[in-house]
Amino acid sequence: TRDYAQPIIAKTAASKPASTGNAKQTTIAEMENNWDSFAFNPIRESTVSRAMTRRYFADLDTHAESDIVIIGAGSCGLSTAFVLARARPDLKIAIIEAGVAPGGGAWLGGQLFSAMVMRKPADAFLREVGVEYEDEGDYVVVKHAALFTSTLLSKVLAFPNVKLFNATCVEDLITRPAEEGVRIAGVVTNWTLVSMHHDDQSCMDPNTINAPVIISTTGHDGPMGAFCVKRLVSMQRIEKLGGMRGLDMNVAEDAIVKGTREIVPGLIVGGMELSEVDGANRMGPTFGAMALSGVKAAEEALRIFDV
Ligand code: AHZ
Repeated sequence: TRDYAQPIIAKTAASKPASTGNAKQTTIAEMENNWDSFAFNPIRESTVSRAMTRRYFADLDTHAESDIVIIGAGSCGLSTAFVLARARPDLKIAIIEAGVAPGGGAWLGGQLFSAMVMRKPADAFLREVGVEYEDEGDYVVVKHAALFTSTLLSKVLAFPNVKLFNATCVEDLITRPAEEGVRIAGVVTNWTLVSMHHDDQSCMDPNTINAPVIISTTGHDGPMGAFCVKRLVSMQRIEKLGGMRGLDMNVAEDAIVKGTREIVPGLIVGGMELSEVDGANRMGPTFGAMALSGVKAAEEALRIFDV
């Protein structure tokens, strides 16, 4: 038989569910010391493709109209998502992250060092998320920044009302005329790989998500960061950026938390992206402000929903 005939024959069988909810579940203990007779359940490659694509396109369909879009899955964006998703299971929340790996700059405490420092009272957020820490008086230390980020990420992803679209970049904002001049009404997204081909492919248009509230947490300026606030300048919605200032942990953290707000109607900015608008100091490797800016961004968003 010719090889290409194979999928047609196997399609019917493969489209049947390989296992039912009532199937006996093997335990690890049953596998141990029994490796000679070990075998995975059978699968066809197309089944794997369909299992992924069917869900992804359903997610794209569901979230084309979202309630809230969070741009950037760094420490601030994930903190925002955690608070919002827990407070309002009825809201559809899409997180758009340009990188493959969510977490932004929060996989290490700073430089190559593992521990993550948070100044009090941000320890309250760690207790909410369920991350252990050592209490050092005015500050607490999580033994590895990755423990904070992975725990927070796992909680966020487990909420049924949250969808993370990673490897997806926000490349523009959707706007609507409004009394205040303009309102932000959604985001324009594109696959990172597609956007890399803008120079040699002219016919690829981007995708969109409509949402009444956008929360931008894309970090400080760099190849990627501060995307929305830079776009607000080019859209002439704000005159210019203040530019992130030098490092001052004490001044910076308070300023970022207090300054987290709706910058133009429909667009809330939190985390280090805000330092670029306000000309606020950076704080370097202390993360309390990112968590609490997320709490405040969520509060600002809920205020818009409650109006
Ligand atoms: O990939 C970015 C990162 O994960 C993502 N991002 C940026 N532009 C994007 C776009 N579309 C989608 N156009 C985009 N995603 O946003 C995330 C930002 O995470 P981050 O950790 O850089 O920002 P944060 O504000 O959550 O935390 C900043 C923490 C600090 S403070 C500091 C200093 O003082 O020097 N440095 C860092 C990293």
